[in-house]
Amino acid sequence: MKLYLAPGACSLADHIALQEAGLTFVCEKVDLKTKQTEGGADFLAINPKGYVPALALDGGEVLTENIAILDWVSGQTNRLTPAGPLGRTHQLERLAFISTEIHKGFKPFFSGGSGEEKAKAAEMLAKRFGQAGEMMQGDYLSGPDFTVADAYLFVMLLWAQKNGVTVPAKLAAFRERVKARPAVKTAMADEGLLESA
Ligand SMILES: N[C@@H](CCC(=O)N[C@@H](CS)C(=O)NCC(=O)O)C(=O)O
Repeated sequence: MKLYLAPGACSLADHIALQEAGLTFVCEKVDLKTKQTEGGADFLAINPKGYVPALALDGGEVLTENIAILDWVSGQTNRLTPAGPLGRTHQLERLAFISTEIHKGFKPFFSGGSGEEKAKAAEMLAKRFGQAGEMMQGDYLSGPDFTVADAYLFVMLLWAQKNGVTVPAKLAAFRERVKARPAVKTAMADEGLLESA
């Protein structure tokens, strides 16, 4: 199995999830500007949408979109999905919130937005991070156990820190707690992120 990623991008969430799940996989970096992989392949032939993450399964099929990949990874182990009959559904609810309300909210920071657009985005993101903080049901989003939604939220919190977006103290503590997890350290080290973290 191969995860196509860009260091520090949203694909870090999938990298962390795969590592936490203890699955066997390799990573290949993608140059998001040239759409070439580290190995010289045309990334557009792998994911015509041109963005990471993409997960090439052992059978050859390729999964894209954070929500789908994280949901798939959580289905490979019994440790990364919240318990209960609605556990997976609530997890999808959180993943959708993080993807559509937080991840997309960072757009002005990555696509050369004006100062005004960035300030507006930071204000909206601070509100969304406040709501995410209220969702926390213990050390992690769904209680005492780490799930794939925590991996995604963690990456968003790294972006918030880098771009000066205000987050509740509860989430800053969560970010440090997640950063200390062995699987997270491994994934971050693989992406060369520990020096800058
Ligand atoms: N809808 C996609 C968005 C993924 C995405 O935004 N990827 C960014 C990195 S965080 C990317 O590869 N951007 C490069 C591009 O769009 O050309 C998902 O949730 O997986």
